[in-house]
Amino acid sequence: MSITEVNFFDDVVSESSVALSTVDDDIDARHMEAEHEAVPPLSEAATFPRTRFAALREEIFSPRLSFLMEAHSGLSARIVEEAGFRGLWASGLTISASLGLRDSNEASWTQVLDVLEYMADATARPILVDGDTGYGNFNNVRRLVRKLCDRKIAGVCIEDKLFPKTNSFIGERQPLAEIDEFCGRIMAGKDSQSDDDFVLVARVEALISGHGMDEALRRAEAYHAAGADAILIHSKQSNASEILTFAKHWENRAPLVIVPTMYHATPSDVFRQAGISTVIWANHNLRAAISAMRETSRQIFESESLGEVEGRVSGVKDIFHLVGNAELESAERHYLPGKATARAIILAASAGNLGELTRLRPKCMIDIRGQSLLQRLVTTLSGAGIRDIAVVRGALKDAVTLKGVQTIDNDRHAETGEAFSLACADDMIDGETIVVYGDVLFRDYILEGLLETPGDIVLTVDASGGKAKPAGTPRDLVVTDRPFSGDYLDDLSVHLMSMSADIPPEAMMGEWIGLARFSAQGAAWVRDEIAAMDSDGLLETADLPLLFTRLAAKYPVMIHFITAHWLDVDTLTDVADARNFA
Ligand code: SPV
Ligand code: MG
Repeated sequence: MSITEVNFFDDVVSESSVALSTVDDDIDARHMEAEHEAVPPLSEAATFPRTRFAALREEIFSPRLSFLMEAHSGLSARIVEEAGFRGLWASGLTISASLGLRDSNEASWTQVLDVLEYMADATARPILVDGDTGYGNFNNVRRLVRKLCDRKIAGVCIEDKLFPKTNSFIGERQPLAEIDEFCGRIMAGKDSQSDDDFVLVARVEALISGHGMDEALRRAEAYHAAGADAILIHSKQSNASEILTFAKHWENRAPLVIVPTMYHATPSDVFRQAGISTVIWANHNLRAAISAMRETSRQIFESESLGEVEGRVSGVKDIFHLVGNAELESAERHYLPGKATARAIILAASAGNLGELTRLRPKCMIDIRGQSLLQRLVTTLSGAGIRDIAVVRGALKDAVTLKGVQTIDNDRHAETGEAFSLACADDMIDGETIVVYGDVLFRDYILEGLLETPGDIVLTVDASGGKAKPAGTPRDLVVTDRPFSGDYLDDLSVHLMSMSADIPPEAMMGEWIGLARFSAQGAAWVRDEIAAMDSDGLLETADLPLLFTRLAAKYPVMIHFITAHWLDVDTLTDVADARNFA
């Protein structure tokens, strides 16, 4: 089959994240994995579940130039995916070096397999593994390929040398395998794959070991005939001339893979024009890590302090992010007794004043790209494991319905305020509780952050003061005991002093975004305060800023600061923004 006959998919990079997915995503992924190990589709048109095997096959056979980026661990695999690469190269050199070993088969093949398992767990992207020589003869290749398929490693590259191998950039004229014997390894590998899409790349070392172009072409031809899916033509010249000559003579008989470590100055367009299928950036993550680690160790050693390096190294939170701590938090809320009891009350009693848009439905039901605001809010809440959700409705209440969400009516919405609406849901303010306005949108991480912020009453406040609104738009402005500090090391808690629409700009420390969390203790305080406001005759007209200001006078009301990624819908401009935001 010539590569020009193959019709593959659009060049659309999909978003994916194994480590950062939500519980639901994980459950879905597990379902799909059970039937057909799933990878997010490359394009929306490709709706069937694609396996990693199929994904690598597409990269190799697609007419566009593909790139595989080196990784040598679970963490580096995650970083490669995060950067946007559609496939990974599990390098023999860097996996062994990261274990402190030489690229001479000092790590056993099962030790390499263990590393691959971590990598495959950390990324949904397909991995092409450097299988060296196949770790022995045809029989070793058979077992290797079976085990790779078991672990969802999408392809292997084997090179026509002898076990134990030596890195191609060491020495001259390394001995090559006999062609027939190496073809036996290829056939054995292909006969052992348990997934039809598994890719076997045969690596030709003839140019590296000084056997010339004819020998390289002869070998490539033989390997292709033996069943190799693609040919890796390797070169250690400092320019691309010999691989370009090879490509010209090869005439696309099978996809060509290259490793331009030595001819690094060649622009990728040259490879593109030569019809190369795939470029492997073979070792640059490990090399980058070595430089960074060496410099960091040196500085800390010399200065006997962290002062110089802090700020230049990744934050600890970055580590948490990369390994998916947010998913664990969410899973804990889902699975751990006591953590799963958070409930949410959505306050959506007012109609809003958005002309035609709010004539028949209140603003929480406005369509934002195919879903109502309320639906989007509920999706965010359930993504964080919050399933017990009630919406307090009032104006145009019959339009406010959503499957799985209970409704509580404030039939006196016309003459009462937010605190009264909250009081209508008094029974729900019990145990860990989220209270949120029905007209806000915020990114998932904001809710995660709120749930993680310690405190019995915690309010999410935009320290930037929120976006500009037309004069007269009510804002929940706050005064806190300390201003927001963007300093990563600043972990001191911040408390609410007061909240109101009338705070002068010089005193204002931020805007409450309409999202709050109460612990069981906090919920009890809120219920008590609602009762106190009722006996003071204030409950009917009070807004939530008054409730929180009163609470802050008695108890610690903590602030969870954010600086962006939310909006509330008060105006038609906000609706347009929400449609872009969602
Ligand atoms: C590897 O990354 O281990 C390779 C590529 O085999 S190279 O080091 O260029 O031989
Ligand atoms: Mg190697």
